[in-house]
Amino acid sequence: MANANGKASAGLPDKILAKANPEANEATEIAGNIMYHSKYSPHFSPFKFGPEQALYATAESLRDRLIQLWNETYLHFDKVDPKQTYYLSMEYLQGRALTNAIGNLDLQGPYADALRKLGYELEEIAEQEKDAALGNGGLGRLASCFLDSMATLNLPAWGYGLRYRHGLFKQLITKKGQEEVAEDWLEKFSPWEIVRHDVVFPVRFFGNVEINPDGSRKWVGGDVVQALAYDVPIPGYKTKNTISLRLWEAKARAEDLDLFQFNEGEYELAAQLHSRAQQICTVLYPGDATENGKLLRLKQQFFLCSASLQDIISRFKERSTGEGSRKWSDFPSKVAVQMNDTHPTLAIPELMRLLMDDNGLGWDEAWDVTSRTVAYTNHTVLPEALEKWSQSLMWKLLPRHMEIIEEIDKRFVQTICNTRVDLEDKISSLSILDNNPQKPVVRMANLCVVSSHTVNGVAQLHSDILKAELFADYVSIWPNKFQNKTNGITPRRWLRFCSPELSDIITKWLKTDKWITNLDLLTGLRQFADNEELQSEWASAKAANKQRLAQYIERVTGVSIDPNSLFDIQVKRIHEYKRQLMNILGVIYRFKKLKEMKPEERKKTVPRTVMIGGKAFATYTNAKRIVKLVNDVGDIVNSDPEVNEFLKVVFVPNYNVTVAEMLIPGSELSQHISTAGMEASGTSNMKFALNGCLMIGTLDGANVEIREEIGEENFFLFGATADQVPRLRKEREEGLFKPDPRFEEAKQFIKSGVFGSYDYGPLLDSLEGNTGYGRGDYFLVGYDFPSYMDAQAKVDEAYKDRKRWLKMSILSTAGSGKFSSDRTIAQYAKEIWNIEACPVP
Ligand code: NBG
Repeated sequence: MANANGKASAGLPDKILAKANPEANEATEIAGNIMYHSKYSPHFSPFKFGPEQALYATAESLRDRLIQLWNETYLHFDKVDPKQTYYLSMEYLQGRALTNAIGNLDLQGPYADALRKLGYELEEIAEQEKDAALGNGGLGRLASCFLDSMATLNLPAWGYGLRYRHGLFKQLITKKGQEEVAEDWLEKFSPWEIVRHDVVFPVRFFGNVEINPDGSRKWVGGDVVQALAYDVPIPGYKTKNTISLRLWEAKARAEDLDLFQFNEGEYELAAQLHSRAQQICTVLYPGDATENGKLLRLKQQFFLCSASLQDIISRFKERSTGEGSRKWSDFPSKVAVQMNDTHPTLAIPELMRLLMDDNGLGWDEAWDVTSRTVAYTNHTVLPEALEKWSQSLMWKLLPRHMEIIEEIDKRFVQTICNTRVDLEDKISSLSILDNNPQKPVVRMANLCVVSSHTVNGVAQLHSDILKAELFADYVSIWPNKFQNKTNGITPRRWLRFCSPELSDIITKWLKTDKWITNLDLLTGLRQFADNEELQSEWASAKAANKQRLAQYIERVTGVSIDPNSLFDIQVKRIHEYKRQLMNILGVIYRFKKLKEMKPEERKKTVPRTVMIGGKAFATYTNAKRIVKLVNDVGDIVNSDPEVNEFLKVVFVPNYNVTVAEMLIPGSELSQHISTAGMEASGTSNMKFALNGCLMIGTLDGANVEIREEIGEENFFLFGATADQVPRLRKEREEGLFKPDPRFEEAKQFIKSGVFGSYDYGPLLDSLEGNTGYGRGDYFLVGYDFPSYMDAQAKVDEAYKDRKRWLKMSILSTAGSGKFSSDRTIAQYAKEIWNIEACPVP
């Protein structure tokens, strides 16, 4: 067997002595420690040291380090006993961990040398790692960026989530379009997680409520499964602090196996609870079109909330003060719980239940503690994403929690009636329970707003919309409850580690690498934006990243792209509001025009490579049709000998964190073109801007703030604004919309069958008519198309002027300081959580 370097890889390199050395700092010691793990913590047959074996052994050698720092961090937190934040999220998109851990521990050089001694390049080994993809998109990646910043800022904080055995599906692109297969990050175990056999909590489902003689209530019966903790270390950047992402796994106990039934041959019946427990953490987001799917999703949410809160409470109770056990009224000064969207809303009634039923607090006291502890982040205004759970399902699965929710609602409505007569006619929309007899539901967002001390949106525009529309009446009740926390991204993963070339240039010109933890320092690049030397270095870093990206594209799609063409990228979940359809319609129009041109005219155009990537939710048919269309257009355009020198269209398969780390550094133009008012923030926009990529976009989400920071002359703006959207929809309904001829031409071109025989009828129908479900162009593609095309023409013009483009690129990076997740997290810490840094000495 030979590794990629062509060296023999069978057998352990014998000149390196296997020697345990958890504190190794220097290459030879590290190599010895890697060898030690490959020999004495084996996961494979002995004497094999291929790239995969090397990855596991390398990860384990790093883990030694992390465990040590972790223990020091825990010990220190325990000693200081600061207030701590618990971030509850159903999603984390961690991606790979190796490069990040080595970089944060500042061991890049020694690890690269150590591996070279063992016959490998560090990059090659890093490539072996699978992404931990326990999330869907921006919301999950945000949670992961937040963990990196919490650790880096030395904040006492924890992430809590679920240990899905199969995270987000793998996307295959076939003749049929997108197909999904189960993802396999745990197939061969993850070297980063550590199971804590002493951290186990029972979690109940179903059952009923018993009333004790003293009037107190107790939830009994039903199924009880066990939540077992798996901890993933989160190292901060160049600090000792290493915090935990605690992921819960569901299990049944040995004694839950009915041996009697088993011996009777009733195997499935005998292991019922085991199999029900297993289902909980099988996949990230079970399809919830069926009643069973909904039940499983709700179980997942409760499982996360219950296990996490039991853990938090037991940590609180473990410590007693000088005067004996702690006072419950102090709980909120020790614990902050942040709910990442409404998915962990059940934390509210669960905390109430644990306080009242298990710890004997009265309602008022429990409510005071709960509402001073929990805070809620809203991540969307899309009605279909605002969770509403059927009351009957909730009564069945969580009877005690429904009692508590009813009581919270009753008391809230009572207060409104007593204090705000002006709001009486709004009660039906403000209340938590929607008792519409057709379909009684619990409105999770309302429960969050009523119970939380703070509610925040994720970009200024989004927070303003929340206050002016979705939550307007609540604002009149609690004007101080609502805040904005504009999202951010970690500059470590999204610049320092994914583009070392550009990072080195920045460090050189700023004469410091402090920007990595103080991103505002990037403004120091502004003064050099016109400097020819910087521009030429900048251009060569971009060129190298484009080259690397081109090789990747060829490897995964077989399409060869020209590194000298303009690299234009749109990557994000496929959704009609994100308008990948507008992008591809623009490409189709461009293709048609190129076909119509004479060869010498074509030569005057700016060659472009348009890359689109993203996953469509498995049951979202229109999104899947968009994926199919992009692929079909690519097939035709890329094989057209007249045009393919000037235009290429690539669908990048299986977009995930690792693919993003390849695409973003190599991008020159990125598209953030959602219908104004619909993208809460966006975070890839920040990653692209940070990497010196120019943006074409609408005034939506964080685009607004990015444009402010980098300067409007460096942003290709188009489209309706959020406040115009309702009027435009209305005008369309009234039949007043007149489409641009270019838009009609592009649609007509698809209908003519140029891109194959697939039935695009239903997709194109969504753009036609004036009203109706799935019709009437709800997302205003037609309205915005002409200004989009005009902005694209400006992009081409700007690209022709190389100096101007490079200057704009440098200014994009220079203006991205605000979008560090360090800034976001510092604001949460100060303005919502009230926690302080607790650095390990
Ligand atoms: C998403 C928004 C994005 C935003 C991320 C992170 C959900 C429910 N919301 O615009 O669509 O950037 O959250 O805040 O996934």
